[in-house]
Amino acid sequence: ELSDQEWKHVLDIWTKVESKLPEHGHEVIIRLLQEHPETQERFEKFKHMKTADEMKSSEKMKQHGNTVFTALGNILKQKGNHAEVLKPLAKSHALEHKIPVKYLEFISEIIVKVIAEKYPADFGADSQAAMRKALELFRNDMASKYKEFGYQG
Ligand code: BLA
Repeated sequence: ELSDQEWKHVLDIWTKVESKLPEHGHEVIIRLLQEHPETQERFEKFKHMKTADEMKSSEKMKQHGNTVFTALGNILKQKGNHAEVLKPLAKSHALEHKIPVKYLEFISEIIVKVIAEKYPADFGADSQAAMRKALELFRNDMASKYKEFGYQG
């Protein structure tokens, strides 16, 4: 559970992220696929891409980054009361996309790194720790929903 102060850290930095939501989401997806090439295989629409340049110029990948960051923002704004928002996401990720919890860990770490690079003055140690906690809560709740859907994750 996060304290009110921790949620404030999370939502304050998210306000900054929202000023360039598709761009930051796009960068996170590129880094995920570059740093963990096995994740690229999960994307029918991206698995043919060979270079980071190709990914950078892809409008489709930018759209996916926007989708991911919009969904994540909606989850964070629930401040932990996210069961309703998480359910359809956990269902598609368990049964359709088959995304192991390990991949959720990969992207969480990259999200923290990218935000820290973009907003060093506004994302200090306390804010980073709070964001890590919020992402861990998201992953834990995804993992328990996965099990309800019969996916071990
Ligand atoms: C699709 N991922 C989606 C969608 C949303 C998210 C809202 C579209 C709707 C749906 O299919 O349910 C949301 N994706 C997220 C969030 C994160 C994220 C909130 O990455 C991270 C905080 N999904 C993952 C991870 C991978 C992933 C780590 O969480 C990859 C390793 C893959 N998401 C993935 C795939 C699709 C998807 C393959 C379908 C893409 C498509 O073909 O349109």
